[in-house]
Amino acid sequence: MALSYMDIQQLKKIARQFAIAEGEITHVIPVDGGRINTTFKITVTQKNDTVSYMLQRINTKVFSDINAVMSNALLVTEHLRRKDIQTLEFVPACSGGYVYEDYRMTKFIHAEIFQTITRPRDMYNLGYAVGVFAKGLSDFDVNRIVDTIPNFHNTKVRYNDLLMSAINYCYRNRDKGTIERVGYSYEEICTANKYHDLYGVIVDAIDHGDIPMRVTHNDTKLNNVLFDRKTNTPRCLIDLDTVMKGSVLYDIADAIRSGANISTEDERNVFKSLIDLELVREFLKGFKDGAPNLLTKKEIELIPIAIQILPLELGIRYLTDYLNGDVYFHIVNSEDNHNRAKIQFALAEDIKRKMDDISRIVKEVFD
Ligand code: GN1
Ligand code: MG
Repeated sequence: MALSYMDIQQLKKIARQFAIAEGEITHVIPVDGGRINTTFKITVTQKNDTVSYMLQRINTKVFSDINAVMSNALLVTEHLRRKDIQTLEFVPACSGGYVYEDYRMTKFIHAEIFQTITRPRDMYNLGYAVGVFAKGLSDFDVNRIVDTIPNFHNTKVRYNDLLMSAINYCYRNRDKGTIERVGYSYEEICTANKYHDLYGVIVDAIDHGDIPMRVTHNDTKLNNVLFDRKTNTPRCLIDLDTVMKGSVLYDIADAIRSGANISTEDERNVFKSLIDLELVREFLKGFKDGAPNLLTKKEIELIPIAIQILPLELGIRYLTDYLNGDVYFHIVNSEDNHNRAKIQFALAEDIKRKMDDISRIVKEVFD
């Protein structure tokens, strides 16, 4: 995204609404990465030093209650900091609170973000970071957390949303004599349907009290973790907007979905969307070391199914957005969400083929 002179002046003005260091704002740089919010790196230059911040515009179509989002994030970061677990530090707004219009700011952390994993050790480290986060919050009262996006990981609801979107798409286009996007998505809708028996497994286990409700991150994809530039060890989980009550299985499986896929979410070739079993093992070993004795027997038992569900769920969400006219995820090209759905479904199919191996790995790691 290129910024115009006017954009930069406007963003400098907004940055000044936060308690930033004294000095001149010398750099305003758009930061790529998220599919929902828009992020800028702001640098203040002082006499002999520079101080940087991340200024983020929260997507209010997705997060309608910014104050609830910030309340969750502040509670969780305070709790983690008390335990010396590195986490985001929010910068107060000059007018009080931590939000100005729909912007908020954090201190910049010098770190690396990976888009793909090339060394098994990095996957171990990712698992370790997700584990530390889960363990660090295991004594936090879940009732203090607000549900900012209800049913976020409710795969049953996500699947119903997809069907409704397909029906609505046909209805909206009834006079055109063509149902283009539904037609193009025929194969993917069939794949989503093929697995519909899986979608209730985790949701029902929570509802029946078979697995605990915990405070979870809910968006543990690889590029939401900062790694130390020198040591490549994880420094902290970022993107805390979806911190809510839920199952830790989502955090485990979402990280595996993104980190153990040998390619990326934006890959176009479905044959390259494959799960690397060695990376699955490394992640689980790291998680176990980061969160010793955290998981219950039932949670461990459900890990393989969760690993299968998460790419299906995200594929369903991308396809739903494609049928809704790309109103949720940022896109560049009109087929982006459709392609992303295909990639997630291809990953789910590969996971299905490797389910026996995945179950064996889970047993070996947790026994
Ligand atoms: C979104 O914001 P970002 O890019 O970290 C999405 C996740 C998806 C992810 C897929 C609030 O995460 O649920 O898994 O894209 N976040 C929200 O890349 O919907
Ligand atoms: Mg992100």
